[in-house]
This record gives sequence, C-alpha cells and structure tokens, in this order.
Amino acid sequence: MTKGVLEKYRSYLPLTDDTPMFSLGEGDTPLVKSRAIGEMVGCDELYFKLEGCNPTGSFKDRGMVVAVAKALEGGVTGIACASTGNTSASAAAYGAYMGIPTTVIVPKGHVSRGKLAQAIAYGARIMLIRGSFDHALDLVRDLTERNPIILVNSINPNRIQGQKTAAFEIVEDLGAAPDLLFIPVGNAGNITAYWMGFHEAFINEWTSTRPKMMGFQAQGAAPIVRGDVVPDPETIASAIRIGNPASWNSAIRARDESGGTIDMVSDEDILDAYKLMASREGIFCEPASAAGVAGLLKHARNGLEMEGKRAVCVITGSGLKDPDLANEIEPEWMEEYPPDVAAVEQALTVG
Ligand code: AN7
Repeated sequence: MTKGVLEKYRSYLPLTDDTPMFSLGEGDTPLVKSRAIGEMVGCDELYFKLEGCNPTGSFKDRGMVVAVAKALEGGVTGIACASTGNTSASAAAYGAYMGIPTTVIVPKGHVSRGKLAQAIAYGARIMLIRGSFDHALDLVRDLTERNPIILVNSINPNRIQGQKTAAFEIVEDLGAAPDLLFIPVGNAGNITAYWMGFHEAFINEWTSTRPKMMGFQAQGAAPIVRGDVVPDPETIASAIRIGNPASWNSAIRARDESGGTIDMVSDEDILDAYKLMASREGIFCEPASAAGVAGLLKHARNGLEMEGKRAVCVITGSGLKDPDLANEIEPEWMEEYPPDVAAVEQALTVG
C-alpha cells in the first residue's frame, strides 16, 4: 500500500497521535532528466519534477492531505477554498475520500474544463462567482471566519507544510539541493513551501547548499514583479491568473534569501514552452507549469550561465487539465484515411 505524504514525512509535519492517517497516493513524484531543453540552454543536468503525477493531477494534493487531516483532527464540519481550479479539484477529492462536505468558490468562466470536471465528479458544492480568484479568496476568508468551516487555501499553514515535501524529495533524489529551482508563481504558496523545504533539508544536513529560487509570473498577472496589486489579471495560464497573491511577502523572502529572482513571462513564451515540453520532452503540462520553463528559456537567452549547474523545473500540473487549449495546438500530422492498410502504408511512405 502506498505510504503517502503523511506517513512518509510524519516526523517533519505538524502531526499528533490524534491526526488521522490516510493517503490518495500523493507525493513520490518522478524527477525526470531533460533531453532537449537542457541542451538548448547549455545545462547538462536539468530535471523536471512531475507534480502532475499526483492523484488529482497537480502539486496541491501534497498540502491538501495535511490540511484535511488537521481539519479532521480538529473536528471539522466542512472545508472550503477559493481556486483557479487545481486547489478545488484537490479539496474536492480529499473531501470525498474522507466524507467531508467541500465547498469550492471559483471565478466563473476562468477555470479550465478538466479542473471543473474534477470538482463536479468528486461531488463538491461549486459556487461560481462573477469576479477574479482574488475576489473568491476574500469571500472564502470571510465565510470561514464566520462559520465552523476550515479554509484549505495555502494561507492555511498546513498546506505549505505538506507542499514542502516536494523539496525533500528533490534533495533525496539528487543527493543534494539543485543550484537553481524554476517554478511558476500564482498565489505564491508553492515557492514559499519549496523554500521552507530546502531550508529544512539544509538545517537537517541532507544538503549543504540551497538553490536560488527562480519564480515566474505571467506578464498580465505579475503583481510581485510590478510591486503592485493587479486589479484585472489576465493570462492564458488560468491557474496563475492572480492579482494579489496571499503569500506575497514570503515569496519575496524566498527570492531574497536564496539570491534568486521573481520575473515575468509573456503568454507567447508560456505557449512556446508548453508546446516544447510536450513535443520535445514528452511531458504534457498545463500552461501555468510551462511558465517556469519559459522563465528558464528567457533567462538563458538573456545570458544566465547554466553550464555546470544543476537545475530543476517544477512541473506543477497535467496538460489534460486544460483540453480546450490543448485542442488549439496545430497537429504536426493528422489526416483522414479509409480503413485500408495499403492507403495508410502509402501515406506513411510518401511522408
Ligand atoms: C498548475 O488552484 O492557485 O503560487 O487555486 O494550479 O502556490 O499559487 C493554483 C496555482 C502553479 C501557482 N501551477 O502556485 C488554485 C491555484 C499550477 C497551479 C500554480 C497553481 P501558487
């Protein structure tokens, strides 16, 4: 039976004897060596941490299992979150598994179809609001302050605790921390969690170094880069369409303490990286996940020295989450043929 994040990292998480232990199979995700992009940027050791391999297809499951376990320990009557999609899918799955009513509040028209389908399938109460993720988060904060419902967004510290375990796994797999970590930034919980994880790995002497944290926002939703709230965030990467990140300050700390950067990438660069990841690396990720890869490509273009460096790109979610965008990719080669082997053979020979 799969161990999962709670059991595997029990002594590094805020668990007690009364915390229920369970798992949907989160964590222990692959770290895959790059075949093409590493070479393109002059890096011999570039790896992808495939967080889309978690049970609901994104990194959120690592934190959600801890948040839900602690909520149950406290005698919860319900959980709720605001979401651009992945948090709601994860909350709905763990809520379903543990039998807790789950309410998800999402920006109407801005959650990709796969993610909404998940929340529906898992049986969550879904509230569509006219507004952005930031409005939904304000609303759910008020709601959970006034009612005995536990907030499971990443402002819940148990979420960050669970998500830090991805950094532990990278250190375990590489035998040390990488030199650079490339990661998309939305609400900024994950960059905060990775930095906490690398820091704890350093304190525990599993690694003698810590990576530079290289965070990337989408150009139309880059409040941290611009130094100001973005009232109407806009990007093709709907997961990171966030104008007022909850973990803003801790993201800046991660950047500054690590000597890294938080920069932005255009939607065009995100789409290029999204296609490159699938067609050259065999990794179909969601557009938000490609933002970190786009950031690596941008900084390499601008002269970032990658030779002799070890780098990891966090691939936060699966490409299947956003089928509408996937269907807009021009097929390399797709034509219609009769069910006739000779015709098919001839087409293949001709090319
Ligand atoms: C695939 O689900 O905010 O910087 O509500 O789904 O920790 O917010 C998702 C964020 C990156 C950004 N990649 O992480 C939500 C939500 C994917 C994501 C991010 C998200 P944070």
